[in-house]
Amino acid sequence: MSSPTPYSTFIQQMPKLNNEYTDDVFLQDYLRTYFPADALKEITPDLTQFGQRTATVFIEWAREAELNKPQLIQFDAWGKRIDEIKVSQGWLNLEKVAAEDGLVAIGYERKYAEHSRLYQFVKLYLYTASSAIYTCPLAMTDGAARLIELYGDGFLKEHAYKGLTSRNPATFKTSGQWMTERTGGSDVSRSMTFATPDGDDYVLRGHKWFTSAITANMAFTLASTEQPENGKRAQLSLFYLPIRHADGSLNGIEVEALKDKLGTRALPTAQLLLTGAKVKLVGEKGKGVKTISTLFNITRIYNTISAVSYLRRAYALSKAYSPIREAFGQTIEQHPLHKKTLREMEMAYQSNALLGFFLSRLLGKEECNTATENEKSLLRFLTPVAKLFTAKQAIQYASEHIETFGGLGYLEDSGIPAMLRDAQVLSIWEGTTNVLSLDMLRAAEKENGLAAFKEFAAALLNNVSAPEFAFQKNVLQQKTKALFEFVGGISSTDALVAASRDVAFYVAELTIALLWLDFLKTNYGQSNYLSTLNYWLKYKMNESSFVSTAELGIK
Ligand code: MFK
Repeated sequence: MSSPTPYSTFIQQMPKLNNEYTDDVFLQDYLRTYFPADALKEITPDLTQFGQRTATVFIEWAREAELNKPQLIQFDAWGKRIDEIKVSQGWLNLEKVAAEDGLVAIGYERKYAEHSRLYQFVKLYLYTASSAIYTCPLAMTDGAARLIELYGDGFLKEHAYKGLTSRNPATFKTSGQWMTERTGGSDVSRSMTFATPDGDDYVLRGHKWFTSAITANMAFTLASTEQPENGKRAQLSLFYLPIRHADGSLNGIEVEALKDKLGTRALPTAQLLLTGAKVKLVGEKGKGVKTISTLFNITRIYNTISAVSYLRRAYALSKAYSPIREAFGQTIEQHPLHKKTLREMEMAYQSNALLGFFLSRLLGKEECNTATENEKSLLRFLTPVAKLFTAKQAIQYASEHIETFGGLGYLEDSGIPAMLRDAQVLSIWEGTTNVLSLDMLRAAEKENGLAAFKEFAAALLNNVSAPEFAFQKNVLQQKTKALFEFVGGISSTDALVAASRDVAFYVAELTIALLWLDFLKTNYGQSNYLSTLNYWLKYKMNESSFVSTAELGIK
């Protein structure tokens, strides 16, 4: 007779992801609804192979990159200043596939005309949660390519654009976007970097406080050409800055330090001294902020898609774990309360995906000149709204996802906490929630954004005539009316500013509900989608969320 084991030998199995494309039925339904059928047939093998790799080998590379943080080597053994950045092999692999799989190129090849952006962003949605946020350099690279399309001269088109949009890892180039200085992150007009003429070009001297990713080939950066008059805001201009000379040495740059961040640990973010970098002016002098907005409006859409990628991954991993983990005599997937948690995570990823993919479609239309004036204003208005809303949702559900794993999710070596640390940056970089709420106001006031939104809502609702949607249509008409009545009733600029964040969240939720209704016209048979819309109508877009400052005791 064998003696009883004196201690438990139980080992918890690790959950495995399935192919992240074929497993995502919602994504496939979405593409069937909004992507041309012939083209979808053509791209399906690519999405299928990519979905398989994002669920397997990319995750291993991302983990390796996360564990082997970039290192700055400032001097060689002989005392020469070199400022080399060493990155992990995983990071390099993720860069290589980004080029080969056309993660930026697809948007510029435009093989599927205006639909190319949706195809590209679907790949980025699959990629980001497995990329150790290599998506960050891709976002800036993409924004830089668009900037050059709109403002670049022959030199930039030849020497920068081709590399940024290449599929060949040997010729692929990435770009940074350097705006943040010690004096200002949100308020870039406090810049202390100065540009002095040097022949046809300029030389930059100053300091950049946060610059991702310093391993890029080039950057677009802001500087003043004149000292601002006392008390006046600097008139910034935009410059193209090649980071290294042909011999590999830095172009008038010293890397002072790599930042020690809460998350995005594989991403080399540097603090830089500009000691005389040779640069070229891009766009009109003194119009730098307006010109670089082309770039950051694209990175804000990347931010949105990245948030949605995390939301999907949080759900997929939590779901994969639920038939494995047992508690109280059954697997946790059988517990009603856990089922409800998973369902909430599912609704969150799908609802946010509707918003993110809608922006991708509008962007594709704008770039292929098929967007109406109204659609252009709508894109401008919804970009900050989507960015701020999805970022907060990603943080919330990255946290929920840790909880679905219990104590295991809190262990660093499980790899699970990384998502929460990474997601936290989504509501900070590319504009904080408050700065983006103000940007929504800017778009509403200067670029017809609110009127465009009103027209979009009205047109979408007018296009819904089926009696089975009469209830949903009616609620949405009321919710839209409530928004415009609230905004119309605000009488002072201060009150409008104070209300802007609540309004932005309401607009995001309302847009999502409208998009669900549009999606349901083709997907009515799927009862889960309808219950998501009904849930959204009942529990979101709450007018009582418009909280005044007086109610909070703020004078
Ligand atoms: C995973 C995905 C990844 C993401 C990549 C991460 C990379 C991280 C590296 C970074 O770069 S992080 C730094 C990000 N920093 C920001 O996003 C800055 C946030 N602050 C703002 O967005 C402020 O609103 C802003 C700096 C734009 C305020 O600047 P100003 O100069 O005080 O703005 P002003 O005077 O209102 O606007 C100047 C012009 O720009 C105006 O046009 P006009 O000259 O024609 O009048 C504005 O209408 C225009 N403008 C401002 N924002 C715009 C815009 N135009 C279009 N779109 C916008 N969003």
